[in-house]
Amino acid sequence: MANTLPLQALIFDVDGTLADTERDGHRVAFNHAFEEAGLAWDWSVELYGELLRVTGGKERINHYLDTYLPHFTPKAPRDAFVKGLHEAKTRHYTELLGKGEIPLRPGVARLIQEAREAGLKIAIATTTTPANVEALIVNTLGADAMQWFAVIGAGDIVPAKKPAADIYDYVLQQLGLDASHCIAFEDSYNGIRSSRGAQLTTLVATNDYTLQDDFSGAALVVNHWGEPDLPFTVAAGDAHGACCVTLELLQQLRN
Ligand code: XBP
Ligand code: MG
Repeated sequence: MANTLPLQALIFDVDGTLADTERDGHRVAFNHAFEEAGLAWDWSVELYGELLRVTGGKERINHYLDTYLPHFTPKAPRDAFVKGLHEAKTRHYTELLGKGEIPLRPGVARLIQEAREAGLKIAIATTTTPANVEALIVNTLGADAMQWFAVIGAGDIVPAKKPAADIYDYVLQQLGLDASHCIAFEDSYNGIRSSRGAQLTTLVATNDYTLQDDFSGAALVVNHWGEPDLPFTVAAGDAHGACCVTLELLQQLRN
């Protein structure tokens, strides 16, 4: 059914959506934290693809222990042990982003700029830690860019992480908007389950880890968000002849 309500906000996932952070960012930071703690754990590129099925870094470490090291006994109580490891991981991850080694995906900066010029709100809905969001935004979009976002919903602010809809519900509530006025941007199965659970029209840009995910319910699935000189490839949906995601295309997808 056509949605004639005005588009008022764009809500972005972070990891995999704004930037390809998982393989060369989060994974590397986890391994640094393990090494620093004297643990001989190595999350390979392949293993990390399996571990990504669980969202949230602390939850991911717990999943790893339960699945791969069921007999491991940490020196501290389990929760404190995982929390400490995860804090170290966050430190390594934000340091890594500070080196400017992880760029935004094609089309992200352009789309955000277009949305701001049109007076749309922009917001974040992610399972990652707030410090990670800030590090990515500041190091890619600039020191002032945090203020561009009307709401940043991140990390443990809701107890149930994606694929639960809670983080999108939280962001919508903070924005004071109904889902029908907004569009979500995601990259993964867990992400789209969450955004669709909150009734949001959702566009997906795949990455190497999510290429085979089930994206049923997506309004459009592309390989990246596209630039005029770097057109996206459409995997599912009707891009109305566009080469990249623009506000005009978003409006066409809502009609
Ligand atoms: C992706 C995630 C996150 C990060 C790790 O989140 O699953 O858990 O991999 O972040 P999204 P933390 O795509 O929703 O941004 O270690 O800070 O939890
Ligand atoms: Mg993601």
